[in-house]
Amino acid sequence: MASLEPQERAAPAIRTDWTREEIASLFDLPFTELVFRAAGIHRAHHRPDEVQLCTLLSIKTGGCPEDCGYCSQSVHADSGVEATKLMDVRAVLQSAARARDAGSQRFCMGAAWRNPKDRDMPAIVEIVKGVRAMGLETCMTLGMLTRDQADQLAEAGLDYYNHNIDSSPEYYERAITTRSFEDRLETLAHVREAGIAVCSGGIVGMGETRDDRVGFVHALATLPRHPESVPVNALVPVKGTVLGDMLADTPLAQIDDIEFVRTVAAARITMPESMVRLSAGRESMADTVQALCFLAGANSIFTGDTLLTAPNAGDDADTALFGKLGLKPQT
Ligand code: SAM
Ligand code: DTB
Ligand code: SF4
Repeated sequence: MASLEPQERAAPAIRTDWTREEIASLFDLPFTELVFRAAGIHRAHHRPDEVQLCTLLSIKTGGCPEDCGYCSQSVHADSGVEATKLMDVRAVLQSAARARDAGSQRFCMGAAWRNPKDRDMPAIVEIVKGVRAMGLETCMTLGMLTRDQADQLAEAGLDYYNHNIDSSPEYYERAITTRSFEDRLETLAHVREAGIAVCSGGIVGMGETRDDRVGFVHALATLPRHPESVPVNALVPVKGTVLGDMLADTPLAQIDDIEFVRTVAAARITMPESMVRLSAGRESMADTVQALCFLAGANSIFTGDTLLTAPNAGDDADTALFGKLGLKPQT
């Protein structure tokens, strides 16, 4: 059987000087050519038969003061999601143990906060230490961080911090008004300076244009260093959120599957070494579309039945999918 080891061919240089025009030209390629190029870059940097498994847990759900138009957890949404307090450490560790036993490699914990309060930090630090001690990689997404908070998380041993730029700089303020794209970049800089690996991506299918998707990939690919993980979410339309309701009223605004795969491919080509995560939205995605995403360079997924509040594909469906496609969990 042909070897699937990466680095069989010379790996192209890592660039952070992509122009928007170059990325637009990638999106404009014939689909088969775009996917072919992305698959080549994927194989040069990663094992194409391996997919990283990550599990999400919402450690503090709902009641968020931010007005992100896609999110079920915003107080501005009428989604029926109940607000909870921060989970206690023991309950988080029980959930992490289940994820580890189900084969997950990374445990990603999300809190519906604009930013953590300093009084929340001791509990967060305890959670990071506990999950790490179980042999899982740790990731947190808690909203905006000060440099000092990022240092505290680094000190606790946090491996990754997720903070999405979500869309193009231009589209950002149409989806969210309570903070700016610049605020996001500032937290990402704090995370980098603290020495924590960066997970940053966004959402496709919010009613944005092709040019916004180009701008989204461009913003990530021109960061001073590429994020180690790039989650590409397909909007999960939630009733009672601005964007979920908008899509229900205008089904034509829904993202086209091929356009979604093009976005994954553009992320893979421009950020060759990053893990590109096929994130929210897999539950309603056909196996064939997911297969195209893996071919186009996606090499990470969220496992389990639930994302933060929305349903996920689930382990049985994923076992069947991996079986059909001959994929295996990353070792
Ligand atoms: N509050 C923190 C923040 O916004 O940074 C962390 C949690 S927030 C839910 C994490 C990410 O989930 C968002 O940046 C967004 O990309 C994604 N997300 C939220 N709701 C979504 C939805 N309905 N569909 C797809 N992705 C979603
Ligand atoms: C990311 O990019 N996707 C995850 C994680 N980072 C935190 C969250 C997806 C949330 C999907 C909607 C929900 O579960 O409420
Ligand atoms: Fe709050 Fe994050 Fe949801 Fe925005 S995406 S409303 S910041 S939980």
